[in-house]
Amino acid sequence: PRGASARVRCHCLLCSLAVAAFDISLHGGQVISWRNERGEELLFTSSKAIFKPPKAMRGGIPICFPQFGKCGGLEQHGFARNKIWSIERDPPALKTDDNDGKVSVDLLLKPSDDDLKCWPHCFEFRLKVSLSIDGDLTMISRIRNINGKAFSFSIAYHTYLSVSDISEVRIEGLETLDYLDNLHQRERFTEQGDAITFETEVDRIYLSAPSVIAVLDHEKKRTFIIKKGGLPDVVVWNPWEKKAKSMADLGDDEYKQMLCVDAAAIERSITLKPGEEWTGRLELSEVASSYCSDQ
Ligand code: TA6
Repeated sequence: PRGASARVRCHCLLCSLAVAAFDISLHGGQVISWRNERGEELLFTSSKAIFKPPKAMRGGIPICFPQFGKCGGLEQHGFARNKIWSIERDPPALKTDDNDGKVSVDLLLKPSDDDLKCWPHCFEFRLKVSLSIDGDLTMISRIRNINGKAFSFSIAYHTYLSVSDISEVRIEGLETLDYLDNLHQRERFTEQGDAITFETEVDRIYLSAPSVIAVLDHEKKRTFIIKKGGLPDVVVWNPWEKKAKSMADLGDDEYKQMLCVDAAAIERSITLKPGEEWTGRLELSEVASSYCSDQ
């Protein structure tokens, strides 16, 4: 698009448009910044984030694959967010003038020998990150089984949204759904509220969620619209005060300025037969919400 510019620097790819920008790191294929046309940062990054491979940086949008949570011999949330991804050369990695008016970058992750030791499945994980001229951020994951046998995985876009004050934030679109509560051994409950609000630690996996979720930030009169495809579940997480204090890479009071709302496929893992490919799509947009001012 007009005014688009892109350049590669150190570990990051900086794609910037006249009206918006995102930074993406090859470490973990992680979007580490998404800014609007006013230059405001829309994703949260902890002031104590440790951006030192192989650990994931606390913030942005880490990719949790091939599992969400901790089970079996894999590390918490799988290895994808702790690996160096490569830039796909063909087609050109950085298309500054897609026919759909987006700037995009194409990343690729393949398992290393070490990965295959703990997860013996050959896959190709292609991640396309795009920014539209309106500043909408899109992430499309395509995972192909290039194995000789079927495998299953769970996945999440672990999205740290930046909010002004968590106690002034509400999520709409998850009411009446069942959820698994990570604070109660993933016991199943049904959401009773007419919106999700926050007064304490929340760590839930909402099941079979609609394709559009709204996160309303009252103080900033801003609404995040989260659109998802191929990802039936939504993780909602805020550590609150006590858990935040126990986390070395999160400022004690920073739980007030963050909220994870992750488009995911967790309850029912995804199974790919040899040669099959799965696609999961996330689109984030920011809209001014006069609605909030009436609340
Ligand atoms: O549900 C989200 C969650 O699993 C929480 O339990 C918390 O552990 C969060 O992910 C962050 O995980 P991380 O490994 O990034 O510290």
